[in-house]
Amino acid sequence: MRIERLELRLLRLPLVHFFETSFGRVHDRTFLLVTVDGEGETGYGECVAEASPYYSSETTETTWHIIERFVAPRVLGTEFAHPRDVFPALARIRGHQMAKAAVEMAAWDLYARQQGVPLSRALGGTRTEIASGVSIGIQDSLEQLADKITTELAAGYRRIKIKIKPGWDLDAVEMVRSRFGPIPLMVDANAAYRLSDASHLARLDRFDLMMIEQPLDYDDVADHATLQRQIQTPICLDESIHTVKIAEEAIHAGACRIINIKPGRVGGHGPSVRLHDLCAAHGIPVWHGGMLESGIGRAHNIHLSSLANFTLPGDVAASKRYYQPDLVEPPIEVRPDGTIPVPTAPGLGVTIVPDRVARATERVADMRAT
Ligand code: OSB
Ligand code: MG
Repeated sequence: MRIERLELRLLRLPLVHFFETSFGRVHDRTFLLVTVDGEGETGYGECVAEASPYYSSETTETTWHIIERFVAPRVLGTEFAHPRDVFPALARIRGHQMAKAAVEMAAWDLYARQQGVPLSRALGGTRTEIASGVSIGIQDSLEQLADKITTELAAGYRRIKIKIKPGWDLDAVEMVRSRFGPIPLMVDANAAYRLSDASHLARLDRFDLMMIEQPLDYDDVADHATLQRQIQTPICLDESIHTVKIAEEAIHAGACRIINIKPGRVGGHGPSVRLHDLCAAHGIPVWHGGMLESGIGRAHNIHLSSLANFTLPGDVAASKRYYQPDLVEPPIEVRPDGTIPVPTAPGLGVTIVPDRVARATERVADMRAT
């Protein structure tokens, strides 16, 4: 596989509903779209870095810089036997997993299209459909939260995740349990607590949550291991897992019982498959996280979620919760039983609508192999 051309676009799309986490509220989504061409086919990757460095240290501007100056020159014109070789070829660039992932994932799509197989097959996935859950942000009132949950349960979603932070935690969970009973429920703190909050977090134990996601610092392993010994609710790590090696350390330390896989956070599909396999070998179930992706990144997530150890419903939900219209046709939809079929056409298996991409574009760069 040889990539002849790489195009970078900075896009902005308005969100259907604002999304609020412990680090703030967003009303629209800025992200990069990477297009790679080679041997008559085209592959697409979506960069999940956000406008602000609050979830991770990367931003749309840092990813643009790193891809343009460092990733593209190492990928353009290079002969790769397989897309799993792309991430190792970028090892000299420290970190910047989201920048690397956007290009690496576009290379996987390109490869799958060249082979004429769905991306899920190229990745080693076996499921024909994935179980879908939703992530519900912090709302203005508990009433508004209850309304959202009612809507999502009616749509068929297989589990509800609510965002929590100090001041929006025990009361919110208490309300959900008393109004909705024993639904599959979890919480995501996005690093909003300290180890000194352990006794407060232990008060969540009586609500029988599936897990608490990333309660402590974005780069912490050791305190999570201490916290896990003090609470019964299983800890799931998101932000802390930047590499397969850190995941190994976290598993050995007992810092988590579940891992959320986001390919953007670990450098792409290749590292995600390795992380998935590591977790499977240690009996750690995984699920696929979400980063408010357009239909392009969402399709990548669906294909990756078809691997066997994605046994828990992920945050990969229907397009219409985020963007109307989405950048792809048909939009990604969830069936009444809460599943999403894995596309079967070659590569991502979704059709990108060029004039919707053009309308959302704020900047373009075009790079070619020399
Ligand atoms: O922590 O999983 C997270 C969105 C942006 C940044 C971080 C996270 C999220 C979500 C949204 O929870 C998941 C989604 O619906 O795409
Ligand atoms: Mg999270």
